[in-house]
Amino acid sequence: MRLTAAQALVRFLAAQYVERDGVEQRFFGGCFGIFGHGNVAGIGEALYESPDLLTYYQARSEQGMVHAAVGYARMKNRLGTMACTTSIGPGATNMVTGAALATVNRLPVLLLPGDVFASRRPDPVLQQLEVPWLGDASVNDCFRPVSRYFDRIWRPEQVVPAALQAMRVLVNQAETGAVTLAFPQDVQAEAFDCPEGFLRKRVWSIPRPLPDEDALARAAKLIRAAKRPLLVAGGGVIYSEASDALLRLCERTGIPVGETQAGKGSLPFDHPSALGGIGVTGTFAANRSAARADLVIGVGTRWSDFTTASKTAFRDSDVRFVNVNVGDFDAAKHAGVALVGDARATLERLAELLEGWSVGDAYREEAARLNREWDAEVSRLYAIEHDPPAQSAVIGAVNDVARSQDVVVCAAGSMPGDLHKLWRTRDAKGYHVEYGYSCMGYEIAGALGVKLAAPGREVYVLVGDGSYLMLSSELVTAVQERQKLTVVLVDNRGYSSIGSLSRSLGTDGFGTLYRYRTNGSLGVDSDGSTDFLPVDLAANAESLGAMVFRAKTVAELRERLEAAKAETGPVVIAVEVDRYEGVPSYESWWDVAVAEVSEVADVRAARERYEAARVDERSHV
Ligand SMILES: Cc1ncc(C[n+]2csc(CCOP(=O)(O)OP(=O)(O)O)c2C)c(N)n1
Ligand SMILES: [Mg+2]
Repeated sequence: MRLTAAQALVRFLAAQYVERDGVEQRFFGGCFGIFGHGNVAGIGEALYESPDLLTYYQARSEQGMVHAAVGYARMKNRLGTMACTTSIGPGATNMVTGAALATVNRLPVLLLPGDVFASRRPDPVLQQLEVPWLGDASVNDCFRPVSRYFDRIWRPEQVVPAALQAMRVLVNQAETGAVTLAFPQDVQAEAFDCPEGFLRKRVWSIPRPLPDEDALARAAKLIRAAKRPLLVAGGGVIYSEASDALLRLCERTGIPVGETQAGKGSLPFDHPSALGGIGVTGTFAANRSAARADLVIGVGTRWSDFTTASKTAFRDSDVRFVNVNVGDFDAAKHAGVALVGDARATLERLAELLEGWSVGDAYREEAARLNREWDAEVSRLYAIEHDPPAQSAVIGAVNDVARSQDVVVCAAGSMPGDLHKLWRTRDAKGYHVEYGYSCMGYEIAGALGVKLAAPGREVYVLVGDGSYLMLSSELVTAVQERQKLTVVLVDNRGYSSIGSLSRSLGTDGFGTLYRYRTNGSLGVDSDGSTDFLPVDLAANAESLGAMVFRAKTVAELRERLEAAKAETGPVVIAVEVDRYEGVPSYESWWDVAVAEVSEVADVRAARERYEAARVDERSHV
């Protein structure tokens, strides 16, 4: 069949399905795009010619559309995603940040940046990077280190092997991430004889591999010998739909559970084995248990510094690790017993191997008591009365209004840490904080993808003023697509998270406020100036077509959240919060390197504290 390379690719993508546990679904929910000369006549033509193949979504920022595809993929537990098509040059490189985010979070997205003419006839085409000593380079080479698979389609028939390799990686639970097929604009439009078989419906089975039996036996032996085992649930628990298996294992064995950002929601917040978030942004319940654990079972976690409190969380001198992970790279970390396998299948097998064994009653009761004590702390922070409101009270108001199946979305600033501590999760898909890349600007765009993947759930976006300013343009896409998002715009006039980090490290919030420059300086926190910039983000949101409410108090916020329920398009509720009324950190530490020499006394003092704290960093080798 005579097709252009772009037409063949679009038909192929529309015919891809995945199946897990006997449930089959389409892999591509559609295609986001922004057209330019690099894709309008190739992929653009293919989408236009056959609009029923892939729903086309017109995005506003290429970075934003990759975030939306990531939000979709995460909500689908990696069993679906979107394709993203761009022009060449800036349109293409605008996706690099999104690609890195997808790869860091191990979430599948298919990126189709346009590329310069393969024929080189018009060289240099508009936006072409010319590298005098490297004839085959283009800006798209930036995608190589941030992609799990990269290819450039130099000839139309090459679309066949490239697309098959792309799918192999996208559906591979251990390897998945951004897949980039750079597509020269002339090749997109060139015709070739496409084999029929390439276009036929193809179902990719997603297996649930089990680890090696010897490794399982070693792990079971370690667990049976442990007095204070702790399980750390990461994103892999959620993606593998293992929360029921986890619950059964915990109830039988009494092993308590701390959750990473991606793993939060693995257990309902009020389960007696649930210790909540662990690590830098963790609860005292999880961090106290971590400090004394003699065996740590990581499930589907990549052990980021936030989870390990920069390797200070696990303080028992003989602590050992067991790592359940579908990828051997993560399973091998911390010199752990590597259980390379699917989280659900492995937890079920471990439960069999641990038949008849359980932790001691006192240890089980300790976890239940910590769970209750922590929840009392959450209630205290939700109830803080303050003018302007405290961020914790804003979280409490949103949590109260949200139903158990609704989703909270966030990514950067002070909010993700506060949510990790305070959000009461009741559903495994109810908590969606992107903290692998913690990318400002993910929030609204990512939430659009979440909503497209789960239309029956209300999606609450908690976004800081800084993140909003960086990337809010997909609000327009949400308006266009009539997608309901409830965006709570939490305004503290600057970068409060980095401001407090800066103050703790001796640099007084320098460069983190929205202030006029006065006397050549941007000001610091302690100068007390209230000379803020006249930025009105609510008015901005209104101008983009969103329904906008303003709330001055927590009571008003609750009213607006209720009112927002009746809306059908995106709603933005702007609320000003106190920049300094933060949620404390609970028995944890984060390694941020402080200047070794400085003219500033506060920095020298911070360096001393830093050196003292660093002594506790372990290597776990
Ligand atoms: C794209 C990007 N740039 C920079 C950072 C570093 N950073 C982390 S939080 C933050 C400030 C966020 O400000 P805002 O959204 O207002 O949240 P707040 O800290 O005030 O809660 C910055 C600059 C980042 N995470 N992402
Ligand atoms: Mg802010």
